[in-house]
Amino acid sequence: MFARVRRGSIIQLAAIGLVAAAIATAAALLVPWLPVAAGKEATRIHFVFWFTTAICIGVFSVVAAVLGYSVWKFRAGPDDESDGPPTHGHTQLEIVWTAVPAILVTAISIVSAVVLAQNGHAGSDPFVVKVTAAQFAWSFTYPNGKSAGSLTIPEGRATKLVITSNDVIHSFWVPELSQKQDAVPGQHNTIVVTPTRTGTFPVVCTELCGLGHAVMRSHVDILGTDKFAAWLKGTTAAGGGGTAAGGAPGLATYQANGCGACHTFKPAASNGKIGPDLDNLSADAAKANRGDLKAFIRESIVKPQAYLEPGYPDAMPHIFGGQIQGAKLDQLVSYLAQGGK
Ligand code: HEC
Ligand SMILES: [Cu+2]
Repeated sequence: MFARVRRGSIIQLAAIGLVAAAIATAAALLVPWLPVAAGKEATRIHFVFWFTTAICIGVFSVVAAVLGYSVWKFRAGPDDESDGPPTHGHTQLEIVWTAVPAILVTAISIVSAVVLAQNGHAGSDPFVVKVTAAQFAWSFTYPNGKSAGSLTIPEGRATKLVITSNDVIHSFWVPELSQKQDAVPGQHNTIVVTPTRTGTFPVVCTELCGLGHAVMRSHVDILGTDKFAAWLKGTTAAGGGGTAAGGAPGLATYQANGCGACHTFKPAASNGKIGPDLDNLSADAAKANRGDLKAFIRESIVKPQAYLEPGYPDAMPHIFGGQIQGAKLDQLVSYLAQGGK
């Protein structure tokens, strides 16, 4: 077949192919399809993405060239209702269009397998953080026992996240770190992230997990090595979102449990909008009529579903009864009851 194609036709085919490749390349490069890569794993995944995209552009331009050329050269005239000449296949051509895609698909598989293996490798000395998902909040626990409602990790070191859930299936995702992992009750799934830049990025639940799924968000602070060491030792809450918890012990508990992500409370400088403004607690408690102010606050924390503030969904996590107990709970309740004192 190739022998019979004339030189002029080859040039025309190539010209259509080049135009198609140029358009596809522009669409690939000019639209920001991917978030910035903030980690080694993300950089590798982006490489697989571009590797596959380059192959797709190649295949697309060949197909578009043959298609465009055929439409242009072999179009039937307005009243031509005759059949085309019978053809019986073309062995050479069929071998080519089977072998080439097989090679390309194999290449993509190999590159993907290598990246997958590298991305699962935590090295000999990873920093380990326990991630617990619950309707509808994240909590992160560090090797020294410190725990917080947002994630803080060091730049330049592999962090192994050990992920589980207290209730239904959730999924942990930081788009800029590319790694995604299901949080399953009773199971500990891991992923490795090795940040290559500092900054604050969103943590997203990416598995529909109930009414509050859309608000099940937190953030990750990636700190330089020294700043991170200081943060880990200190009693300060996360670098980006929180402020120093030097004052009331109730404030530390408030910040460590991520209450501020959903609640506005002026003394804690938080401005979440998913739950009620906690500056109006006395008025809300009086309306609710479920015991005095402290009893109302205590119940709202340990058993939020017992009474729902009118106009709000049952989106407050049901985990705090198990997570905040004893003196910590007492301090948090007084802190809120006394308007932040
Ligand atoms: C995922 C979002 C979310 C988080 C995190 C969260 N809450 Fe809530 N909270 C809500 C929502 C929504 C309501 C209203 C529904 C209800 O009454 O349960 C609420 C209600 C309350 C109320 C009752 C307020 C009123 O005016 O009726 C208190 C008190 C409260 N939360 C305290 C806390 C504390 C303390 C924390 C941290 C330990 C916390 N919340 C964490 C979403 C959240
Ligand atoms: Cu979730």
